[in-house]
Amino acid sequence: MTPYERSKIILRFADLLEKHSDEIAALETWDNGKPHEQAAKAEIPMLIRLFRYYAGWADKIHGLTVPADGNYHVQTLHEPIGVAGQIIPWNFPLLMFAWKVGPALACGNTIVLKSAEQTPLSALYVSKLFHEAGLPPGVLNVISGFGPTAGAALASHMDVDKLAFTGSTETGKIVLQMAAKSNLKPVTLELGGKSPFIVCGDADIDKAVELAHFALFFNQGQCCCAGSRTYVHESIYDEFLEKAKARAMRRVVGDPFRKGVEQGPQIDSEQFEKILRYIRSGVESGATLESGGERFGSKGYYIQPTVFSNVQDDMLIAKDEIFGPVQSILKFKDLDEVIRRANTTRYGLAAGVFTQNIDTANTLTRALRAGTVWINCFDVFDAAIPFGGYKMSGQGREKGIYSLNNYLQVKAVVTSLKKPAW
Ligand code: TXE
Repeated sequence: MTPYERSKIILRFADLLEKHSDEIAALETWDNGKPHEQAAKAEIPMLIRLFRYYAGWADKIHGLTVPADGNYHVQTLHEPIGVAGQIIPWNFPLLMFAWKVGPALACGNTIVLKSAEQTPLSALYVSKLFHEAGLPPGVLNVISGFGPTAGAALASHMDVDKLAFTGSTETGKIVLQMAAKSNLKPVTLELGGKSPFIVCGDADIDKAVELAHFALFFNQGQCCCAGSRTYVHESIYDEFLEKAKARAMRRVVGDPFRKGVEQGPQIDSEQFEKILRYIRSGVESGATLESGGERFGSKGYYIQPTVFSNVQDDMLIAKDEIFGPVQSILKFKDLDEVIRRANTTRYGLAAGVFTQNIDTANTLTRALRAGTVWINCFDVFDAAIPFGGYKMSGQGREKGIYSLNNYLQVKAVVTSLKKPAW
């Protein structure tokens, strides 16, 4: 198929997503428990935007003419890598689908994608729309299944040419090993995080409180880049804490289909129990429980928005990815100290910086070991902005121009010339 044909199919698919956006948003909430307003107003528009973005790339993938020494004409061909295996998680089922499928199709690959066992519905529904848009049978294959069986089969398959994985760091290590032990397929990994959110003494406090709240509690706290270590300068710590606590107590928890609800249930009993265990560990290790701390209501996997103060770096709640609505607020004195503490983690996915001082912002931007630094904002996810992790948060980048390299082979073609080239 020509690149232009690919582009047209992806654009038609985006139009179909738009046409069916009500059903798709409802499916996403049904499957995942996320607030319907969030799915309908933020995630589905972003899903459509991502596919239009990648449709635009399909016919703009160029090789190079290479100025090599000697009597040769040298060029590079950028070819599809082949069959892409893709394993996605449950926290943003369709956005993760788009991050994986968009670049793979734009570059001309075929795909076998495994959705997460908790959220199989929306990927199946939209792949039907892809075929309606004209995608030939066999190009996009969506399978529902469990990790150690269906996921492992993909990671270790000899005919899968590339693997893209989003999930926990532990499982990321397993799939990387399986890829190495089978056919050495290249692997991109987008894994866990423990992102610092740094509020300097000169920050606009009210804005910082609201964004720190959003950075952590968005999507029930189930975000790989959640700002889960809120570092606040000692000069504004008390005021920030009071406001952060009040904001958490105002958070509206309940039926995700109800208008105005900000927080639905956690994805499943396993995550629910894990989060409650971390809350208990926070209390036992001496952090101060400012609000929440228990299940919300008596039915469903709802958890009260929880805020801890007096959190120390060596507590488990400050080190591990909780993946739930639990905010840890830590105090710092100076910039060098907060840089050192923010970087003392095995993760490096994202960071937030709140300051009005450009020198402070620049210093922190360069010093923080993270794949994204948001300054006076958080969770800005435009299709063109690359996303990925340093350290144990992953390998490679998704979205933006960088994501195309994951799905291309580069072939050097060297042709001997009869007459000198230069
Ligand atoms: O993740 P898994 P889980 C983190 C978060 C969460 C923890 C556990 O901290 O609490 O991971 O969640 C597939 N071979 N994140 O257990 O196991 C699985 O079927 C091949 C962060 O849900 O990593 C699913 O499709 N595949 C994260 C996907 O991997 C396997 C998002 C993710 O599941 C497999 C989700 C195997 N052996 C959880 N085992 C993020 N980075 O956003 C599982 N899978």
